Amino acid sequence: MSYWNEKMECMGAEEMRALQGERLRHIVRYTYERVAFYRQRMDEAGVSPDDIQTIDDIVKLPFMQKKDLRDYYPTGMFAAPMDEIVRFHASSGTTGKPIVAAYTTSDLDDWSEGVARCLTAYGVTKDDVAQVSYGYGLFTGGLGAHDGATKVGCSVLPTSSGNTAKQIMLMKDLGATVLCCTPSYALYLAESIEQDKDIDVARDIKLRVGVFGAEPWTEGMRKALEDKLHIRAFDIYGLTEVSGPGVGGECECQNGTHIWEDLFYPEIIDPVTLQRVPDRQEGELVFTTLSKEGMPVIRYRTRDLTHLTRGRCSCGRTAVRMAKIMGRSDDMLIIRGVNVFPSQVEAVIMSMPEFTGQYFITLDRVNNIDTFDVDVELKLEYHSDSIKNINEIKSRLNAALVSVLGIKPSIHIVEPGSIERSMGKAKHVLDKRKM
Ligand code: DLL
Repeated sequence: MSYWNEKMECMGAEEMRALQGERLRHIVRYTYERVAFYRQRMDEAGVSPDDIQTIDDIVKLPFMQKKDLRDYYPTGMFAAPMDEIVRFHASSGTTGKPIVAAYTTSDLDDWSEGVARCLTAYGVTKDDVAQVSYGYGLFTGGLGAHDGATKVGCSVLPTSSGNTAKQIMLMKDLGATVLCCTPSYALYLAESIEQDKDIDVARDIKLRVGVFGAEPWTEGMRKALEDKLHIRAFDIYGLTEVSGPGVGGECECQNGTHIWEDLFYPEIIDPVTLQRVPDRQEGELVFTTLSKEGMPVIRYRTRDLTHLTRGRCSCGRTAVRMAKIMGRSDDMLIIRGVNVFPSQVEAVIMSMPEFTGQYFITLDRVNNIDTFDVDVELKLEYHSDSIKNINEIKSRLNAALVSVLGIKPSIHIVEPGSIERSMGKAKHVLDKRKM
């Protein structure tokens, strides 16, 4: 078994709690003294840095959310002076101001440490060639994966996203063994490789590990990517506000994402009562950065929905495990009063081999009733089937969706390649009710 940082990844629970307490004490005082926002919020809540002694005292601190970061755009949340800031990133908000994150040298070091721990847990070593097909730029995916893979000593191939034909040529010619990108772009790459008559995956493509994250993805998607690319596909999780990719990652047991809790302290709360919920119970994920200097966050509400499990994993790590994220509370669709996550639709489609795995949901309201349309691509070989057979596939999909979601969609079978592919985070929904 290899670890990047055995001490931190496998630390006993009490020792970890003591370390977290010590780091929390520091970060609370540090932010109170340097950032007006924290001082004001803590004063309003009647908490002083002296009240924070152990990690359990974290519940005394107020929560913060995306709006707070937006309100203090661009530099109001920075805790380090500008001459110590060595990097900015920004989150991909579609409306309004982006959220800017700032990093000191030590922050970049901790961030790449997190990614290096993930890569090592996936079995990646300095002998690997890591192709980074996450976008480079303000998005944290590209540079985050790049710095982590460099730290491990991999030969890094920084292709960024897009230009798929060239990506595949370089993947083949330089013998990439690790692919880092969103699962939806990995599916597109896999389809493009399948369509290239000159490439045989077993003979020409050396990939063995996939490092996939930045969007929710299902076990069905994992299986499809593993089968198509002849790899093991691992989840990597992270967010700009906390650092970027590598806040946590799966291990070879693939039974949860280990969160590097010496750096990023996770809590799960009920999003309505804001009370902590017990382990194994689903709620909203909240993070406190325990070592960040540039732009720390304290009790930041991510909106991501998941649950935590503690205890030593079969891999030997004790770092708390997070279940796969089903979606964000703000991605949840309410259709005719029923809660639906796009990932539930994906899970059903991925379970049927007749489909390519690409889908698109359109919602509208006609005569005050929600309409729910799902476009889904049928693989080419089934298009030659009789109408009767295609209708049979469609009604099986319909029945499976009704049983999982509890509501009936209108399904539209479309040709392979007709749904727009994504190079980064996939867009699976158009909600015309909001327009
Ligand atoms: O997506 C950072 C990242 C890059 C993670 C590359 C993994 C790989 P943001 O653009 O700020 O940062 O988006 C963060 O994406 O709150 C989740 O909703 C979602 N997300 C990230 N990783 C996963 C994952 C990057 N593994 C938001 N599974 C987060 C599900 C994920 N959702």
